[in-house]
Amino acid sequence: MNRKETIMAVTVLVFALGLIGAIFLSSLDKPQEKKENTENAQHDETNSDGHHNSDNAQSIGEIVDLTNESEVSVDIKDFKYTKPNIKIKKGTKVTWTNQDAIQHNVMLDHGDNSNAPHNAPKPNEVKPDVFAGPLLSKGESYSFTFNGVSTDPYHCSPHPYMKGSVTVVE
Ligand SMILES: [Cu+2]
Repeated sequence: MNRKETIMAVTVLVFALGLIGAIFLSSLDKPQEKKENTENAQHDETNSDGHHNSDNAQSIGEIVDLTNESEVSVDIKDFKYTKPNIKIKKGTKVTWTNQDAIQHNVMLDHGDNSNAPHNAPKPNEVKPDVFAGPLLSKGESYSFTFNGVSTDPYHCSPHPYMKGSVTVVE
């Protein structure tokens, strides 16, 4: 073999090894793919089986029925409302208490800029008939009494991705 032939032979050999390697790897991949597919299928079954989730229920999330309670408390902890979606009877007082070191509030959603951080009402701007609370430091609370039948989606002014809702029924 001259030098050229040797290089050619080595090239062919390397190519062949690469091909065998690729086939070997793809055969290894196949069982994994099958496993994933099975898992997906199982997920699909679970979804189609049980929960009759309407679009509305999915977007709001699970609603905790508190229509038997005359007063309701919701903690704010780890940038979340601990009971984000509640159902209450008309006339129920709901109290939010902040457990985080950082300030949070609760405020009815309001069309424009509802996804941008914005100012919370100052304590002297808070009105008893408007669902918009001031910034709460750790341990502070804000209460609002829901006197109308409605569904009130709310959020935190500095962190609008913190979301909750109050559904008020007769
Ligand atoms: Cu917040």
